Amino acid sequence: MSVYYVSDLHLISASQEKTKLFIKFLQAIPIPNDTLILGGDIFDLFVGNKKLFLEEFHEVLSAIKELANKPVKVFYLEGNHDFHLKNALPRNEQIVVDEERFSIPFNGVKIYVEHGDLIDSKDYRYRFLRFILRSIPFKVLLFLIPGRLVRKIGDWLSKKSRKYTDGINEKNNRTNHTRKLFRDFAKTKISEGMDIVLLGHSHLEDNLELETENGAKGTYINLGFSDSAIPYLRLGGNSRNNLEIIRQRFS
Ligand SMILES: [Mn+2]
Repeated sequence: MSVYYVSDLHLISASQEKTKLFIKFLQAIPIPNDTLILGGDIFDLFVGNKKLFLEEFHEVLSAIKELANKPVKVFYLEGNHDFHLKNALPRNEQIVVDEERFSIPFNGVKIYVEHGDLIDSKDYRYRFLRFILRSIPFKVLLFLIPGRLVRKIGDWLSKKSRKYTDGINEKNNRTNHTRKLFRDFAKTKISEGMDIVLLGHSHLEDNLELETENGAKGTYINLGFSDSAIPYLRLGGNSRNNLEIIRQRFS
């Protein structure tokens, strides 16, 4: 029995090679009784259960549905590019959707997953935007406006956020600052008793053994971002003492 983790694929369209690759990944990698954690921003834009997105990514959604039938347990954590998905994904007890975090026990180990868009607590502008986007009035608005308009707004916001991410990557200071914020956040979670902390969002690859002031030890992993491949993590082994943590690329 394994736990798989994937995040930040930012799939743009059905015709994109990476989307096809991801469908193959979903069909080939998790086997019955495995668990798959999707850590947010799997789609570059997927908001609400709009027909436009449901149709574009029909095959991805079907592949996720198929997993549930195997059965593979699926945890879908929403990101800042894919949210309000509770009605877009098949209603099935094998599929759990959450907008904030997951804490998942595995062979005596505690796995903590968060997308990461709330880690920079000084990013007030984004926090405010998130608050608006997740609110009930916005949900109602989303229900009323056509999918094409959602895509237009989304593309615009996405461009802005990409500028932010590119900015992070260009400026070393900013990169180091973000990397440190994420590592510190992981450390806090480890000091709270988590063993493996999985984060995404920053697109800054990381794989670290961390030790906290209170003597707790744990692992922090961020898979970063790949243009063409599907980076993924496999957690295996049958006990806490022979835990396997393996990073791979599906291509
Ligand atoms: Mn993100």
